[in-house]
Amino acid sequence: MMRSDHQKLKSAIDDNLPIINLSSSPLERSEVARLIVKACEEYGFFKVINHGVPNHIIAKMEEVSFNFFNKPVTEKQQATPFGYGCKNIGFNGDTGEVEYLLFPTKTLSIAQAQTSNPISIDDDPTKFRSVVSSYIEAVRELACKILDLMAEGLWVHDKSAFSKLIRDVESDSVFRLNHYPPVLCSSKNNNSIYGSSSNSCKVGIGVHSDPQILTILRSNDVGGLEISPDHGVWIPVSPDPTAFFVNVGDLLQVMTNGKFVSVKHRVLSNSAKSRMSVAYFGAPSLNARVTTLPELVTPNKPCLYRPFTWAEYKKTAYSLRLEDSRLELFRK
Ligand code: GA4
Repeated sequence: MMRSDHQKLKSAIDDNLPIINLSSSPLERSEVARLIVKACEEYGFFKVINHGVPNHIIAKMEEVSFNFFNKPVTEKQQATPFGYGCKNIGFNGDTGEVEYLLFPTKTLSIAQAQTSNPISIDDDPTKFRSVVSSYIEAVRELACKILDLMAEGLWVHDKSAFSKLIRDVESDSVFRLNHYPPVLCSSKNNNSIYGSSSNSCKVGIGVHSDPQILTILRSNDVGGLEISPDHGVWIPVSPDPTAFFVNVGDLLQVMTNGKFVSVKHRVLSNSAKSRMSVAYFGAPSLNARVTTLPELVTPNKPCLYRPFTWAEYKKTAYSLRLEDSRLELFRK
């Protein structure tokens, strides 16, 4: 990263993060594509406004998410075929002040087909399924729109090189609802990262990058997300329920030969308010072969990563801890 220390400090204070306005006219399309590429190179992260996802879809999603987390724990644990988790993240001992519902986006169509399968997710399970399906469809479209603009901005020959991977019917994309309950900070807390005077001090989800291609995140008006585009620099992201936040995942870093950065991020819980967020993680099919795009390889910039399948990469991610740097294992 070429930014000076002074600039880094300024960003950390101002929350001076890139904002992409998707309502721009077709004439401005190439300029939007250029700004997206710049944001992905410098931060691996940007905020999207005028995103086109209808408000009623967002409002309903927020409502079903709120209703779900308000249920008694025993009921939440029975949320089949979805995966409810509380405090435990992954399978290797990571923990955080978070409860969540995590499921592959394909689960919804499977659940819809198998009507005999009991889904105890909402008093009206059909409502939950249809609200989540509409939301996923809308954010997938948003993700594809952004991925196509990225390809254009990178002058990649196949404009759907990225988006076709998550449009695949076999796409292994996942969907996650998060609830970070308010946690009072005490100096005895072992995962407290600040002193007890701060109003956000406990780790909701620890430092990690997302393994997939692209993440589309939305939260209520409670902050906590922080990004680290550069080692040792943490930028708190101001919450904005009217916007979506987009971050580059590991696979996009590989496909762009390291031009785009898979940004490290974390979420800190708030001592007074509940943070709720919803994330769509766009991924290819398990058997998709992930390779660096030829346009991003030059004699001066030889290919950094060896080809692999998403199944191989996902398995590696789940065999490691949240913070571990899995991309390094796939370097040539
Ligand atoms: C981070 C992004 C997504 O939330 C997630 C996470 C997954 C999990 O919580 O089960 C992982 C984490 C995430 C990265 C490394 C592995 C897998 C926990 C973990 C230790 C659903 C994903 O795909 O990867």
